[in-house]
Amino acid sequence: MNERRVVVVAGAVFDRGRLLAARRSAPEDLAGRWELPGGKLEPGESPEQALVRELREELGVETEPLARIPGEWVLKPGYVLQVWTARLLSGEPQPLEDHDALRWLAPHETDAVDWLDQDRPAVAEAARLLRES
Ligand code: DCM
Repeated sequence: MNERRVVVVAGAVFDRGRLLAARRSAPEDLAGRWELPGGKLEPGESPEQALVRELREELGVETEPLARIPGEWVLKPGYVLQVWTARLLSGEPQPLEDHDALRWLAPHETDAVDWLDQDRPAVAEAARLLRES
């Protein structure tokens, strides 16, 4: 068992039938690509707590995690990405940290941005959920 891996949690944030996409401003190799916003779990946090904290810090919004999107994606050795759907409770997302643009994507627009490769499977599932809702 290797428990030293780092878990990164990201949110497929839904509001009014749209999915939130965030454009990274750093690091250089990821800048300009779009992601589901989130970040690393801190010691003692549940994934859901980490997600709520990261979305508050990065976007200035309050969210409620809904369900895990099945699967886990390797970001780099020792780092895995887990994704939850979440709904916006309050606030209008702002690119406060790590991002320089945000977009709310309608179901027919979910392929319109250049997603990070590692986010694509979760985005595809989030888009499917969005179209069904
Ligand atoms: N990351 C990713 N996809 C996401 C969120 C984060 O690939 N939806 C990656 C980018 C970084 C690492 O996870 O390598 C940590 O993210 P951050 O820098 O936002 O804490």
